[in-house]
Amino acid sequence: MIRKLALYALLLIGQSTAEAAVRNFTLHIDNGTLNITGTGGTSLNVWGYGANQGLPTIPAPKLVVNEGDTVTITVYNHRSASHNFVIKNVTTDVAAIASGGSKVYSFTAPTAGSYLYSDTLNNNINREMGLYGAFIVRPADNSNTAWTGGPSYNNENVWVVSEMDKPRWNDVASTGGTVATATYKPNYFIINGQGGFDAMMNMSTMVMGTLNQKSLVRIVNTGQFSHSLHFHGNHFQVLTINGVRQPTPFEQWDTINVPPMSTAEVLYTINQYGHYPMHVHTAQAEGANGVYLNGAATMIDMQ
Ligand SMILES: [Cu+2]
Repeated sequence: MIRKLALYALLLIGQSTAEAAVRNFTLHIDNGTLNITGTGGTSLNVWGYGANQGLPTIPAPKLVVNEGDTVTITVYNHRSASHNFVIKNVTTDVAAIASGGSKVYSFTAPTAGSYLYSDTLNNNINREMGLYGAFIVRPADNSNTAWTGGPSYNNENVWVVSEMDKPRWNDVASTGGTVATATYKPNYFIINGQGGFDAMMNMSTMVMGTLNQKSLVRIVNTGQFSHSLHFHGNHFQVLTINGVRQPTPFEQWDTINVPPMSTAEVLYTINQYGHYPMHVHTAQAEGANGVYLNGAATMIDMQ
């Protein structure tokens, strides 16, 4: 028993002084489909990164590491065109991965925060088609704080917000046509790859907690439109915008505008019982092909 306790104590010490870990990820670029269910929904032809060959996901897998980790990401391109893989403000290699080829990206995980990755080639078409995801860096000690010594939280959400123009971009690009990129009129607006009718019931997207619990909401806009996210129920604190920590005392907000290819981290406290929506404030972006609230929307629930 004493030996067991001693071993346990050693394990605890080991955890608190954790050495940086080695994190290996593999991503596969493939053609796929994204189904938006419910009224107004559709099946979209997409291109995405997936954890498994032939199974791209929209958004791409959430990659989570700790600050200081040694990260290696291997990306295989199974599509017939060139693609790349860039973590904004983290990796610098923007060279193409040829069709049938692969590439290895190695780096040390930067300051704790929320980052986004995407394919930056092809005049935004590759990104619009679904090649994007979130890269999350937790503090070195893996604590529930926004950064080392930063604000603490109980629960965490990652929202990858984006949009797709099915008739003018997805239908054209997926059949080998030339997208007229000067015109972008997206008709599907998604949060973590879902329309609101799914996202309002998806417990990994919803902000949930008990009274006075705090949620760190990591917002990543990989679309081409700015998205203004309006939280009902309570105001929130803006912790970071594009990784820049906001001055204290924090201002109180109920809406945050997140421009394309940018990030924001907000801290939301569950302060009352109820079920409250979170939706984007541009009317068009609240729908799936015009059907209200099957766009970028989810729920805030006190449990
Ligand atoms: Cu509102």
